[in-house]
Amino acid sequence: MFKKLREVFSRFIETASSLLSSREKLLESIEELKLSLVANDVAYEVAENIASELTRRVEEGSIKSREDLVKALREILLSYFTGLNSIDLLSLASSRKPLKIVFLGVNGVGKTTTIAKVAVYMRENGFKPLMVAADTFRAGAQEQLKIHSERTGIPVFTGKYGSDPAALVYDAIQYGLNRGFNVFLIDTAGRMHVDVDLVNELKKIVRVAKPDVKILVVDALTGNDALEQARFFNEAVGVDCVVVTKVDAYEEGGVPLSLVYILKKPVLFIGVGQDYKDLKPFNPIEYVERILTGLQ
Ligand SMILES: Nc1nc2c(ncn2[C@@H]2O[C@H](COP(=O)(O)OP(=O)(O)OP(=O)(O)O)[C@@H](O)[C@H]2O)c(=O)[nH]1
Ligand SMILES: [Mg+2]
Repeated sequence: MFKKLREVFSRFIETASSLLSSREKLLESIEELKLSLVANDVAYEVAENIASELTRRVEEGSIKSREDLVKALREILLSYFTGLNSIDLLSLASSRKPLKIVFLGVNGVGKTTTIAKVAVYMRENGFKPLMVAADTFRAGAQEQLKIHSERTGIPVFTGKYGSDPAALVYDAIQYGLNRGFNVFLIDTAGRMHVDVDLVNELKKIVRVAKPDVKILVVDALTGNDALEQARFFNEAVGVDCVVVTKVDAYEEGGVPLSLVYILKKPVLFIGVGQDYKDLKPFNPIEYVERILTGLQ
């Protein structure tokens, strides 16, 4: 997990701390850091910001030791995660009654699996979730959620292929409210993001569902593409927070950092495997320590 980014920072810290007496060489190593960051899914604008913040501190004369360097990096990285609107599904579910969540994302990123994981998480915390299969477009989408329903014992509301997904969502909410469900987890179609029809469909679902939270699901392994998807969905319907999946197989490491920098929205969970328990709350401090010092 995030191994390559950790190596980039550790190489930089080694090199730069041996060059502290030469400002010119130190600045060169910061430029090199920038390029290595970009090669590991750190968006160019983020890498540039890290480099310019470091350069500013070098020029101010505030970096005199290896410790100063690590401290500066820690401050810079953490600053991207502070001041974001934090989201806690459990407290939202307690206060909203019901909590409605729409999941967004392109094909194959892990939306449906994530919904099942979140459903299990909500049930473990005493809530009564209903999964809503509002992907009436892709063959097999309804069945996939049904399989998760059979495995987890968490009910699913399905409909007919080709039917209007917004109408299905409306029916699902009426059905669920009458039966005491208090968390609605709405799966949506994951067509490619250039599709205008999909945007209109998602807008309609959002109008009907009036979700409390819109969660974007992205696959870490898609790197910079995940950032493009984030921009796209945020412009199309707005995104409140992100789940980054397949982090268990993800070595580069820059996706969570870049997403947060670009969207100014938090990463809520990371997916770390295919089991229902493989969903971890994302902790920015742990992430920064892991990529910076290899701790945890
Ligand atoms: N290793 C790993 N695999 C995951 C994770 N999340 C999902 N997957 C796998 O990714 C594949 C696709 O997951 P789905 O949940 O079907 O993805 P989707 O976004 O619903 O896909 P579509 O409905 O086709 O758009 C499945 O094989 C999942 O088991 C994760 O965190 N780690
Ligand atoms: Mg799906």
